[in-house]
Amino acid sequence: MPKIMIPQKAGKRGIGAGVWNLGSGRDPFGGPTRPDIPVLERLSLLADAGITYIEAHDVEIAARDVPEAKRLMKRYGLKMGMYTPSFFADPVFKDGAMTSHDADVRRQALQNAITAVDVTLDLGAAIMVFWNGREGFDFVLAKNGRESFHRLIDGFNAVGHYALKKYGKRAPRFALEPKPNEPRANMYLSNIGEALYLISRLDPAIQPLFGINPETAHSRMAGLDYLWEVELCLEAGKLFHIHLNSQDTTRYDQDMPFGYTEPLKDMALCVVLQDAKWDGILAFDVKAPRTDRPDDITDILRVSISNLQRLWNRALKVDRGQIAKLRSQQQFTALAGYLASCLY
Ligand SMILES: [Mn+2]
Repeated sequence: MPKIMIPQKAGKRGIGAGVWNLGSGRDPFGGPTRPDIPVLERLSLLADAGITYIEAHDVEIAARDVPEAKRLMKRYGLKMGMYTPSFFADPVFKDGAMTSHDADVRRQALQNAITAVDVTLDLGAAIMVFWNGREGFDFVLAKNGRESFHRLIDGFNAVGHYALKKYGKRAPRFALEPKPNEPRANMYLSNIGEALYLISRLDPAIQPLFGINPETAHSRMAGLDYLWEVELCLEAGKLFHIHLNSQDTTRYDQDMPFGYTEPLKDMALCVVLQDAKWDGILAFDVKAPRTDRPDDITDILRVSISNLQRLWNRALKVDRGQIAKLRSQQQFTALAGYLASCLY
């Protein structure tokens, strides 16, 4: 299958997806429903679905796997879109990484992050993501919030200075991915505003390296509007990466296909990204549901891609003059109707 290219998009036009999108169907209530596909064998599946940019955690593609991963990426015409250290899978991070009470665990987290910086560049990615994973608390007063915040600042400062000193202008850019809860009852960096505030408290010398990776489902879990969260990132000049999916109301993180639950809002998101001439990678963070058979494991990507293509193309045809006119006349219900007419 040829790579899918998004038409009339600034910058990178290929689509991104994580190797973890094609898992074995395990969830907190039951084991796998499909054989586990070795991570490097998933690359051909991603390529077959039309993906250009792959993403992986350090526990999926480790430093020792880099030569083989590069060989396979070349073979399938794939590029590394993003790399991220897992601060959640290893039991050592059960109570957080940078915010752990244990100084040895914090040192381990920093070492993993530093290794991930090297691997990110070795794999050819320009973006490294930090998801707050287990940085948070289940019980009040289990952590001192102010102390935890300072530990996050210290940790990100250390990573930023390592990258700047070793790589200078070649340093990757770091994108923080907020999430309100799950796996912890309450998580630090729970929303975009909080992450932007943390960035504002980093050492000014490395602040330009840090931005945001907003994810649809993570905003919707908290009942927040994803489009506004993305607009806020754009306003701050911090939309470094994007994780697209959908979410059926709030509840747990569902990682459903992009465009499924809120297509009108997703079309409006495309309008905003088009008008901003955003040049980053449109990437999916979706999860093949455990009910899908092994042969259908990439359906989650194919449906997300088709929905993105349809919504992006409809967004290109949205009359910006009509939006401006209805805005100035404060005809907001009519605006909603106009957008619906573009979609349906
Ligand atoms: Mn994500």
